[in-house]
Amino acid sequence: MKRFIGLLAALAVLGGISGCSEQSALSPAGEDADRIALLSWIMFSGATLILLIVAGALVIAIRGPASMRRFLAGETMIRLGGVVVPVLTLSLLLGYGLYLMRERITALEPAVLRISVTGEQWWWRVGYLRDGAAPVSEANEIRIPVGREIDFVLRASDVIHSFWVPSLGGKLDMIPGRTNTLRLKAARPGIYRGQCAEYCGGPHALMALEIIAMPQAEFDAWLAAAERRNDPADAKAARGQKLFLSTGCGSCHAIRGTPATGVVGPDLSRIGERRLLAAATLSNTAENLAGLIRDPQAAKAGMLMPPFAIFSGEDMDALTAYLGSLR
Ligand code: HEC
Ligand SMILES: [Cu+2]
Repeated sequence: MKRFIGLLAALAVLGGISGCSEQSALSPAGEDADRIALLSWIMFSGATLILLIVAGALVIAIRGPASMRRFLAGETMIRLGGVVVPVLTLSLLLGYGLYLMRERITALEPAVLRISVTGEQWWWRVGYLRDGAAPVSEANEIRIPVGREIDFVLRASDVIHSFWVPSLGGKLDMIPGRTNTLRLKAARPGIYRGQCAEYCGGPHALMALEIIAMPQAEFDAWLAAAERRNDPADAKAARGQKLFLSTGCGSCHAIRGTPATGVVGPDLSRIGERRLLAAATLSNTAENLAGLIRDPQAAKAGMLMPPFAIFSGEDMDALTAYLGSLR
């Protein structure tokens, strides 16, 4: 009994956690997620009803009067409960599931925006695709206009990953050599957390992302600002930039408008405005930034960045001031 109560308490705590966070299929904020949540609740209620009926039948079979027990053990009951009811229930559920997904099956009109997302061990490469211009590179944090159809063009560069933002819709695998497209729409402005949903090696659990849904005008202004030159504003930031460019960061990271054009790691052109670091696992503070650069393994065990213990305190200050200023 004690164990049972312990289990119930653990489930209640888990339920509480998943219900409150912004990463939950039970707090939908998009049409796809609405449908998934509805189907989940229908299946949950149906399964609960069936469980209660079966448990009731079990009690009667053990304790009930002889006539009822005979009826339960009869062939009619077995045909009905063992064949007819399951076939009916599952057929209805399948039909309803296909009906719910009907818009997914028929072709949709072109999306207003296409964003490529590539799964990397263990972060997300992001590109805002534009007609007749190179994509705008980003990483780990995706901004979208609220209420618009957006196609996420999903790829993987190393192993299989899976793109999943539960509040916006279902998950879709990212498979090396293939391109999968997932259409999502955020119904309300907000920050929706996502998570890689296919085990992809060591820090797989530390491969998260955030989608920030904002009004269209705000989004347009933000995307247009990507073209702006991001020169160091003061002497400290200038020194930080010099350090960034002279210590080899640019062989793996790109910052628009500088000679740093590396593509091995995340694009850092706007790292200063991101809410989180290292694939949404650390809050974006100067302290965390310094820790990540000095000792990446302590910040996120397994991450594919070498340690840089070469900077003095003053140098690190300048470097983090520069990175923090990139917006
Ligand atoms: C050998 C390639 C390589 C070099 C050199 C390198 N990095 Fe990285 N860096 C990475 C990779 C890969 C990641 C992403 C790891 C992850 O999140 O799993 C990363 C992540 C980061 C992040 C977090 C980015 C984000 O989107 O949250 C910052 C900041 C960063 N590096 C700064 C630097 C700085 C500063 C230097 C130079 C002192 C540097 N890196 C040198 C490969 C490199
Ligand atoms: Cu993964």
